[in-house]
Amino acid sequence: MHFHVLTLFPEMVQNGISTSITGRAIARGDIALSTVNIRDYSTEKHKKVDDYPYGGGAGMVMQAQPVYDAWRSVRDALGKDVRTVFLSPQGKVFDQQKARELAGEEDLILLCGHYEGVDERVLEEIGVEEISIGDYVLTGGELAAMVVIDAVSRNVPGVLTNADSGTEESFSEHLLEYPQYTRPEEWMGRRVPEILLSGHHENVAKWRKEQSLLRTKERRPDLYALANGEEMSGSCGKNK
Ligand code: 4FN
Repeated sequence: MHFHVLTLFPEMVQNGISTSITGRAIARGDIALSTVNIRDYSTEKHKKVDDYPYGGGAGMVMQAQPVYDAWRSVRDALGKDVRTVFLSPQGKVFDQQKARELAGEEDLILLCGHYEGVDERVLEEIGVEEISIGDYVLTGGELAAMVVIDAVSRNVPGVLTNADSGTEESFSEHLLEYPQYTRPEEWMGRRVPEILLSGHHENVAKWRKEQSLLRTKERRPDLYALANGEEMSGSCGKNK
């Protein structure tokens, strides 16, 4: 899968994604990341990419021309229609279902906004799909794009090795993880739960499932409701 990020800060995205599991996935060729600096496409003599908002108000707005030309450069090079995601607080909130869905794309263009936003006309012309990573104020869309790339990449075949684990073992995407422990058996007077030392794999699995359910109910009742809904409709056991 090939991610194409349109941004004013390409090095920020490259640096963030070139580390850790996504970095190794790029090195192996399981995913690819290209960044396009929107500023490179400004036809203005000082490479300006923003201007004052019509109607007045605070801040600046990203101009349509450099955004459109940057997008066209990617689309024309690919020579086909490509799904384009605009990271925006006005989008539907990103979740695991969307991460899995996007992982089915061969190419994905991600557009990152800055300043007060992007001229609405270029968003309409491109036909963007708006996605938000959550309800807080950000300075730009880059961190959101990185979140989406990370989450989507994990669903691309080959990206997660056995050693990287992942949600494969989770019996429902709507449940939180059970608590984890590693050596030593006792640390600062706190012991690892005895059952995990018992070697009884069936009991361990049962305990972990209970812990997952308990934690989800306590900490994320919103997710717990979804997990229960799945169990009742009989699709909980889809051990992906
Ligand atoms: N943010 C809110 C309301 C009004 C503005 C913002 C805001 C970056 C270009 C958008 C933010 C959050 C999640 C992109 C936020 C996201 C962004 C995202 C984002 C600069 C304009 C801006 C009600 C959500 C608090 C700045 C709420 N997911 N404007 O943050 O791009 O993807």
